[in-house]
Amino acid sequence: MKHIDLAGHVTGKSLYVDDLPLQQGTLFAVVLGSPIAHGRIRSIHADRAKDLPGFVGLIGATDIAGENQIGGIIADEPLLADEWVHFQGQPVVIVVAESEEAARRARSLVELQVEEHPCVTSPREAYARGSIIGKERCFQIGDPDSAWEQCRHLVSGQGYCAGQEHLYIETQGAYAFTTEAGHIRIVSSTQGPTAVQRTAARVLGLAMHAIEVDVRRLGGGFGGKEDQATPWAVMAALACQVTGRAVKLVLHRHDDMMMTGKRHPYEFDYRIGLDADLRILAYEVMLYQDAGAAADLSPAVLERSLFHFNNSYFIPHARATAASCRTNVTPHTAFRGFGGPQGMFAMECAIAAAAEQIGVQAHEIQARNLLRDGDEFPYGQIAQGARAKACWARLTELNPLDRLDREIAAFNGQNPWKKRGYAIMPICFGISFTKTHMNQAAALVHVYQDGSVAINTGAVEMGQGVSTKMIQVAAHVFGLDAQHIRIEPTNTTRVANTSPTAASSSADLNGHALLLACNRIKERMATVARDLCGSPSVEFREGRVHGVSGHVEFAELASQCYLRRVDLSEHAHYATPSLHFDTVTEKGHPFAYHVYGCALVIATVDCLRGIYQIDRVHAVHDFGSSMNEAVDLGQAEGGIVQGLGWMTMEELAFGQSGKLLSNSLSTYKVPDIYAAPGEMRVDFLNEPGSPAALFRSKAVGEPPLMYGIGGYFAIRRAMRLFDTAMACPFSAPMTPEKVLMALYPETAPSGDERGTREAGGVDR
Ligand code: MTE
Ligand code: LUZ
Ligand code: MOS
Repeated sequence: MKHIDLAGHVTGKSLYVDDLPLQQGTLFAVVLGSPIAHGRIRSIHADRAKDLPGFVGLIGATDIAGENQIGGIIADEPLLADEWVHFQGQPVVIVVAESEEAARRARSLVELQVEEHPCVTSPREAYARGSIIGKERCFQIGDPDSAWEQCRHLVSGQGYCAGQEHLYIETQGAYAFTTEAGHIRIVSSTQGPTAVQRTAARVLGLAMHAIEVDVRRLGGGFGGKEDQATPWAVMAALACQVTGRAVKLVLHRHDDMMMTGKRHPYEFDYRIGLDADLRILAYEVMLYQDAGAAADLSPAVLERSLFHFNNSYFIPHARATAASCRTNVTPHTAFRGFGGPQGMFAMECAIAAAAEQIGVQAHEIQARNLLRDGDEFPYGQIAQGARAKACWARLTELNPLDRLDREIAAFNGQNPWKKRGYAIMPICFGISFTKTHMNQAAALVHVYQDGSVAINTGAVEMGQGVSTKMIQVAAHVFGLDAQHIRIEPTNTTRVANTSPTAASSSADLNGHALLLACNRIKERMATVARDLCGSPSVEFREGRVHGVSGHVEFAELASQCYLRRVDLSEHAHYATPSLHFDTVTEKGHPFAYHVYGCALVIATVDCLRGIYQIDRVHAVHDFGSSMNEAVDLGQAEGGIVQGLGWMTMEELAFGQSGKLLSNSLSTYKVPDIYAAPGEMRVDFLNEPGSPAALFRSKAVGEPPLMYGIGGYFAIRRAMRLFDTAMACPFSAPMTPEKVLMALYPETAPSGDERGTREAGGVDR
C-alpha cells in the first residue's frame, strides 16, 4: 500500500496548521525573544508600538493565570521569562495584533532592556562549575578498572559531535480558539498532543478536559516537536484566553531556528583496551551533554546515550558516565535517535583511534566484537534475536572487503589528490520508550452502518507513514480495501493520555491498540455474520464476510449489526508487556526488542580542495517482516541522508556569547539531492521481528539515521590514505573546512574558530 499522503503532498492539498481557514476576528501573535544569552530583564516598553495600527497588546509572565512553567521532566523552564533570561531567543513577551505583519512591526518597536551577565557555552565548563541538570548517571558491566591491565592495546582520547537543526519543512505553530464555556481548542503541529494539553491546562489554570488538542499531520517533526511544539501552542492558547479571540501563532523560519532547541552537542573522553586478537576487553567513556539552558527532554536523551554507548558490540568490561550540562543556549531536545547517535559516535571514535594506533582497519575490530544472542547489554537486558552478525555477514558477502580494498587501492594509486575510503557502520537500537510507563497507547474505532470505518489512535503522522500503517491494520482485520477506512486527526478528546509519537514506537504501540479494538468489533460482527450466513465459521476478506457457503457484504453486515443493536464502536488500550528498569541499579529490561543493521559507506575526498562526496551507501537493515516496504525504505533512505548531514555538513554553531551563528538557511547547510549518496541501496534482512513489533514488522523511524556515522569515518579514512601522519581531532561534522585544516594544519585559522566565525558576521 502506498503512503496515503502521496497525492495530497504532491498536489498541495494536504493541510497543515498554516492552511487552516481562520475564524473572523482572529488575532496574530509573534514572540519577542531575549537578545542576549544570559541576563536580567530591566524593562519592557511598548510605547512606540502602541500607536501602530492593529496593535492589540503584549502578553507577559504576569498575565498567566496558572503556573508559568512548561518543564516536563524537571520544572525549570518558564513559558515566558519573568526576571532572568538564560538563552538568546528565550521567549519574553507575546506581541498580539490584528495582522501578522502588524504583530511583526510591533515587535520591532518593543523596547526590551536586559542587563548582560556572563554566559557559559561549553558543556565541559558547565560541568566543571557543577552546573548539571539532574544527576550524573553511570552504566557499568564487568569490572573495567581491573580489565585495563589485561589489555594489549590501550588508547584514550577526546571527541566532540555538534548538534543538529531539525529543519522540519513546516515550522512550529498553532491556532487556538474558544469553543464554548471557556473550552479552548488548539490545533497544533505537535508530536505530543497530550503534552500540549497538559501544559496548556497548567499554564492557563484550567483542567485538562477544558483543552482539546487536534493534529492532522506535521510537515516533519524529527523529535523537534516532541516537547518543543508545546510552548507555541500554549502561547497561542494563553493569548486566546487573555484576549477572548482566536489566535494564530506560526513561527517564521528565522524565529524557529533562533528560539527552538536542537540535537544535543556532546563532548566526550574515552578509553579503550583490546587484546592481541582485537577483542575489546574494556571501554570507558564520559559524556558531557550540552543540555542548553533548561532540562526539556535532556535527562531522557542522556539516558538513551547510556543505553547505546556500546553500539552493537559486546564489551565484557565497560563503564559509561554521563552528565547533562546546563549552558546558555537554547534548551536542546529530542532528535531522531534521541542521544543514541552521540553515544554510538563516541564508541566508533574509540574504535577508529584504536585501529589507527594498531595499524588495522576499523572493521577488523568491529567484526570481532559484534553482539550475539545471549550477550548482556550493560543495562542488564540479554540480547535475543540479535542480528548484528547476520547483517554484517550479508553486507560483507555482497561487498567482499578484500575486493573493495583492491578497487580502492587502484583508484587511489591513480589519483594523487583524490582519495577514496570506506567505513562500515553497524547499528543497534533499543525499541521502547526508556521510561517504561510511556509504553502505552490507545485507539478508538467506529464502523458506521454503511460499512465505512473510521479509526483514531494517539499516533501523529509526520511523514513517517504511521497513518498508512494504521489503515493497513484496520483493512487487514476487516478484510476491507484501504479506501473504506478513514484515519481521523489525532485528537485528545477521542484518544486521551497519549505518549508522544516518538521513540520509533508509534506503529507498534498504537497499532497493537488498534488491532485489539478492531478485533473486538470484528468478533461481534462475526456473531451476526454466522447467523446471517448460517455458517459455523466466517472469514472477512475482500469487502465481504464469507461463510462456508454464501457470503454477506461487509456493508450489509454493518447495517444488520446496527439493526440488531450490536455495538460497532470500540476503544482499546495496549501496554507493552514485560518492560521494567530500575534507575538505582541501572539494570532491567527496558526494550521490547532491538533493531540491528549494518551499512557500508564509501566516500571520495578531494584532498586539494577539502570537498568530498559520498559515493555509495549500502545497508543491510533488520526490518523484521516489513508490513510496508515502500514506507520502510523511505524511512531508511531519509534517515541515512539526515544522519550523513549531521556527520558531514550541518554545522550548528553557537558563538562564545551564546549567539546562534548558524541561524538561517544561508549559514546552515542541509543535504540536498546533490549531497545525497551517489548510490544508495538498502537490503531487507527478512527475518520476522519479535511479537512486540506490529505484524513482526520492526520499528524503523530512528535506527537508520545512525548509518550516517559511517560517512564521517569513510571521509576520515580517505584523508588518512592521503596523509598517513595526519592529526585529526574527532570532531563532527567533518566539514570541508575541517578536512582542509587537518590535511594542511598551517591553513587553520589561529584563535578560536567559533570566535573567528562570529567576527566574520554570519548574522542576518
Ligand atoms: N520521518 C519523516 N518523514 N518525518 C519525521 O518527522 N521523524 C522521525 C522518524 N521518521 C520523522 C520521520 C522520528 S524522530 C521518529 S521518533 C519516528 O519517525 C516517529 O514515528 P514512528 O514512531 O511512527 O516511527
Ligand atoms: N522520547 C522519550 C524518545 O521520551 N523517550 C525515549 O526513550 C525516546 N527515544 C527515542 C526518541 N524519543
Ligand atoms: Mo523521535 S527523536 O523519538 O521524535
